[in-house]
Amino acid sequence: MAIYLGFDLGTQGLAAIAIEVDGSRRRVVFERALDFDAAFPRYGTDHGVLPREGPLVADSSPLMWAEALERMMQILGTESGLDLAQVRAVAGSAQQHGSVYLNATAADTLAGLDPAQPLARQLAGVFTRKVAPIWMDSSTSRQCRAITQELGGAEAVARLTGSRAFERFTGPQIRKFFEHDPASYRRTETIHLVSSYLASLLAGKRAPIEPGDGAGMTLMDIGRKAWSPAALEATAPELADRLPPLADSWAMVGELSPYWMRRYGFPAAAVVAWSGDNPCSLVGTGLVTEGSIAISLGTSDTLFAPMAEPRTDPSLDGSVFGSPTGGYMGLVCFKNGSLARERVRDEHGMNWDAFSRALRGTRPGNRGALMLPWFEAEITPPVAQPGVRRYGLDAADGPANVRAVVEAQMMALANHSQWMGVRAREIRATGGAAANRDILQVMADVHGAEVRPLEVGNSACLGAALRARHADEWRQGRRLPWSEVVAGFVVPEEPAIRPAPDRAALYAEMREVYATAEAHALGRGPAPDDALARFRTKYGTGR
Ligand code: ADP
Ligand code: XUL
Repeated sequence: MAIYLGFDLGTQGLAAIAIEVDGSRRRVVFERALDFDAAFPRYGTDHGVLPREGPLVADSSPLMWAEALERMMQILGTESGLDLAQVRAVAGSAQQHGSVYLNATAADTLAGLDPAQPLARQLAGVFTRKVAPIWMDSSTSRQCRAITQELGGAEAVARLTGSRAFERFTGPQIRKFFEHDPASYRRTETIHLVSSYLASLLAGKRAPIEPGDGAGMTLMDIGRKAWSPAALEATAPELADRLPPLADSWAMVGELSPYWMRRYGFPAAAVVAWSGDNPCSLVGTGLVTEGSIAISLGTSDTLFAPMAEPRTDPSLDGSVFGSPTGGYMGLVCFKNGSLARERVRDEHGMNWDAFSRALRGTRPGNRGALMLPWFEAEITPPVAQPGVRRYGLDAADGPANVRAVVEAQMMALANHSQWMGVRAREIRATGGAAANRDILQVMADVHGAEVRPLEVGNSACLGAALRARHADEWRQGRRLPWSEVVAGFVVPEEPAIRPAPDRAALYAEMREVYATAEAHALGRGPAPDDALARFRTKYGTGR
């Protein structure tokens, strides 16, 4: 019998899952989530984000993340009832792109943690930057332009790294830090991703960066899965010295440090490289062969699909990351995901039940009412200044706004993922909002595909636990096929949510109207009035 642990540090909280493999028997034996705002109020976060310095800035606290990790290790060690002696390996998933800046004392501090003291107290002196910029930050447009210019244009950056330079990506964030606070940059010995930072806390030493997550930095050569000297050069001086090495997704960082063994009774379990939440979710949704897709409705909404070779998005809105299964994955990411749905829900005094009733009580196509749901600056398509736009939509009509936000999100997901060239008949749905079958019905109808939520809803966390198992087998010389790794754990819920056949033509047309409205809002095309009028004539009246 063996137990594997997976962690998932998301935007809003930290989750953990333990899986047990005993011969052919496989089961999830522990699952727990901590919400940052509720569990660690002294940091003053709102949905996991520190008080914002401006609408484009988004930071979180690496110290709070450490405190959350320790709390979860304490729960695992003292309350979970797990037989800790059976824990063989630990891996993790983390929100992507965020960065943590450590000084020269960090290595000794991590190696010599005192088991009599809480972790966060001992880490107080190791940061050269108290905050970590996270993926919601879009304050680095200037740095993106400078890096892009130095690397020969946006297409060249995408060819080299898999994506154009995005504001949230780590390289532009590092450049901004260097420009604003060069002295602190110079004192920085190591710049971690959120993933490699947390792995370092578990192993008590500097952990490598894994190429799935490393691809989200504008620093990695996507074809070679190695740091690109040109990209490093274009970002900040002597950056190569400050980055951990890249290592395979199944690389061992080391063992759980003596701190965790003495303080909470863990064994010397293997610590496997952590990856990003989307790459881990690829494993946790069972997308281990090309031709399948998943949509995650988390804090961000993302759509991702495995790819054998890196093919970049000609429109440069999408990204290619490494996959923890060894190949690649395509991804589109939307900032106006769960928090936009929550905004509409709250503006109309609803709870999720009322939100669902609103979806059930309104007609597909919303009688031709449309929303561009840019409550926050958007990533896909790039929208620098927040601003919601409504077409034929009364801002006071709660149910119509609920349908409008969800239809808009689903149309944007469908339209902006065309470049991946995957016509999947089935979509695996994950993330917090995948618990809502009325939202998933709109997903099925807009995409014209069956939607399957999974029994284990947090696929990033499950994916991390499965990666721990895969890596543990690998180090013992057993190359388990990924289909075997996920079998028995990635189980779609029954019944699937089926698209209503009579909605296919409506949504095909509405998606075009939506694309027209979007292009117009971005200054790239004519006003959508004619397209909307034609759509309303056809679908706007009657039942
Ligand atoms: P993260 O991507 O940060 O890990 P989660 O995947 O945990 O986030 O998703 C959290 C979000 O899930 C919440 O912000 C909330 O809006 C959403 N959510 C939870 N339950 C429901 C529900 N029943 N209907 C719609 N959304 C929900
Ligand atoms: C992906 C992205 C988000 C974060 C937060 O590129 O920015 O999905 O990983 O979950």
